[in-house]
Amino acid sequence: MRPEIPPSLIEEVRAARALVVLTGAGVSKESGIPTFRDALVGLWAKFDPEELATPEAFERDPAMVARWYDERRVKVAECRPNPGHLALADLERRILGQGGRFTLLTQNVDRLHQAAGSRRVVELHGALRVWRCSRCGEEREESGGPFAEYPPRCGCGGARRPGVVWFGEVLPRRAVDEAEAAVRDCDLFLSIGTSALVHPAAGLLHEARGRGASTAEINPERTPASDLVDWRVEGQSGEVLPDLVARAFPDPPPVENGPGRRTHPGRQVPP
Ligand code: BV8
Ligand code: ZN
Repeated sequence: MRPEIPPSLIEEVRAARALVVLTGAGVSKESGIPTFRDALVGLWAKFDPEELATPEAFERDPAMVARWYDERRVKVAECRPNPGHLALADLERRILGQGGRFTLLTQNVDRLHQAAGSRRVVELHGALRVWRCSRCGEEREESGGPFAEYPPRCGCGGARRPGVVWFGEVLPRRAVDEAEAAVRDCDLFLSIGTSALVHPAAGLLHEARGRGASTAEINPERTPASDLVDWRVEGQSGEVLPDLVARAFPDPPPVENGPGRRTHPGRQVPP
């Protein structure tokens, strides 16, 4: 049964002048990527993710932590964006196309939003593909197969670590600044596929509300945000988002007609 989307929320999305979307691991679940808490399958089942995703864990056992992240990186590289990711990329184009502002804040480290065509993405927790030397800081993107050794080594001999934000680590300054600037003047904030437990990302919805933005949550389960939002849509993002965007923007998207010239199908562009 198709999840019910309130018509007033559809209207609010259509009229949004400054839209902020926050996504969590739930948005990637329909791409086959387990959410953070159920990421521990197979041999990892005996670990607590919050134990593994820490600088202390890497300090204690760099090989084991590097292997866990590298296995996730290789698995994610085989995954494709799902209809929820694609709908968010379409939504960005629609809002920008009507002169609005759009920012996609993601806690996800899988880069599937970018693969789906989203451009205004702020990675709050880094990316699995980025690996950084813990000695000299050299950072490189990795898109190949598994590393030959764990932890992988930098040319300087240092151990390379995943370029993600671990528990107990501060978020990248630039990402925090961009997120706060976006939330400061947004008129609509959508929280999608996140358990709203991890801070400071989870605090952004509170900040948006405090600034007078309307807020909505899309999640099959309730979360600590559920009682705070103006609308709650109980459903999977891969189902809800395509429906929400199609109903908010029923016209076909403008066709790119050469550099910078947009036309709507049916309307002739003067020669
Ligand atoms: C920091 C990268 C300063 C690594 C991650 C204030 C209050 C309380 C605690 C704190 C606080 N400030 C700091 C903390 C401590 C901590 C924290 O928040 N702890 C929590 C657990 C209480 N925060 C930090 O340490 C942060 N750093 O604040 O620095 C500082 C420094 C020192 C000391 C103090 C403060 C850093 C946090 C970043 C951690 N790194 N990821 C990696 O990926 O391995 S967070 C990680 O968890 C993922 O990014 C993920 O997004 C997030 C949450 O995990 P999940 O639950 O799996 O995912 P998600 O939340 O997205 O939940 C899935 C949801 O999807 C569910 O609700 C489910 O119902 C839904 N769903 C399922 N299917 C679908 C769906 N939804 C839609 N469609 C579907 N199909
Ligand atoms: Zn190095």
